[in-house]
Amino acid sequence: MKLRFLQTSDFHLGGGVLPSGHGFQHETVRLRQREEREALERIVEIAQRESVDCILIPGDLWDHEAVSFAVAKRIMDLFSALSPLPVLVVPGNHDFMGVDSPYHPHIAQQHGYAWPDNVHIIRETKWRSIQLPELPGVQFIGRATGSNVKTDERYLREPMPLDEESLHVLLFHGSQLEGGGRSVPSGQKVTAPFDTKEVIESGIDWGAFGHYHHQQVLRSPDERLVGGYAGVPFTRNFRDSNEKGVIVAELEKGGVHEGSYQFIRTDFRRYIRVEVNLSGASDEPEAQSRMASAAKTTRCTEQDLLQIRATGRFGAGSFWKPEWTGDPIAFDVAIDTSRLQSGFSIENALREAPEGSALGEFLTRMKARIDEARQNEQTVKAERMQLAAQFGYDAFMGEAPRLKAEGIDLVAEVTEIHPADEEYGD
Ligand SMILES: [Mn+2]
Repeated sequence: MKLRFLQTSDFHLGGGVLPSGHGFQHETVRLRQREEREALERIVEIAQRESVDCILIPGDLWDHEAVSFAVAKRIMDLFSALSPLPVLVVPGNHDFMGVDSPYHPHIAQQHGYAWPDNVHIIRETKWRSIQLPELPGVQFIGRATGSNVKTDERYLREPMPLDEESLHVLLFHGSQLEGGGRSVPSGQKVTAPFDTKEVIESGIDWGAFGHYHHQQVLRSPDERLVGGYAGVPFTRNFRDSNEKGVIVAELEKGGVHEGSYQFIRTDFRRYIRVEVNLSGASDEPEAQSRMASAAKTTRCTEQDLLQIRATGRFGAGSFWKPEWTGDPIAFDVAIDTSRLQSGFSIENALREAPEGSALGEFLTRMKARIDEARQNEQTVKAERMQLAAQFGYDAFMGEAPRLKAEGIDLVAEVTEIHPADEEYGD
């Protein structure tokens, strides 16, 4: 018995094609909307071309609970185009089985639609097994993510209803936590954790996992592939910068052989973000040139979307709206200045410092040293003292800059952590 399958998940449809407010051109946003449709069409083409027996979808088809029904309808249409191929779906933490979920047949019906006959959704929040007449000898096992689930439960340790003979295919939405969780991509939410050992001990032959946005495979000690994440088939966020596609593989008892595993790309644009610190840049050409060299380090191509995030303090002020003036190195470049602080003036800072405060004392002494250096025409020293005053001021204000000294020039690298920005759920 062999099973040839296509695996995809985490469409996050309805979640936009680019983060809003990043300043990409309207034409680019429209192009990405078209490319989102094309990526979904490509999945149908791949399934037909590769003659797969079924489609495995472990969750997060839409992005949030309040998604419009039109989005669910797009998914129904996609699955209908795959008919008569069986499509197996297990809801994840974004498209979870709440009372109003479009996965409920009666909710779909209220909107005048029905899930196509070839779609098999596991709606129960405990292990359930499905066997299909068209795929004898295969047992699909899964459990849906519910609305108020504990996110740290080790579900894979609970016994599954597996028979002796069949090929066992698990569909599951959760976080693989090898090595104490070091493999969790930064900023991603841990939900329903498990590790490869639990996958092997559960007795399944392949685990189709959803939640992570990148491709990742799970290997048994004898080098067979026992599960994997296909990741998102379409990039919509700057945290998802690697290749996007679907898994096509042939499953036998005990796992997938490396030779039959393919990852087939469905999106050809990468989203690349680079941060550049403009502290100490004295004019716009210098700021532009710093941005150009930062952009060069990304090795982005004319297919990619590049976001340059300017940080630090820059004299042109917080209302500065720079345009990309460098070579056309990317398909579209957006410059984010929302974190850029206006230029530092020691005089203004002194005026605002509370009387008798440590900050006031620090600024007074620094100003005296800057003035002294200027009088002695020690320009480099004066500039350096000015920067030191600025970083000292930032530290007093709770900015906690991390400084790095390189040779004789003082190069400042301010790493700012804005947790709210990274809360893109998965
Ligand atoms: Mn998820």
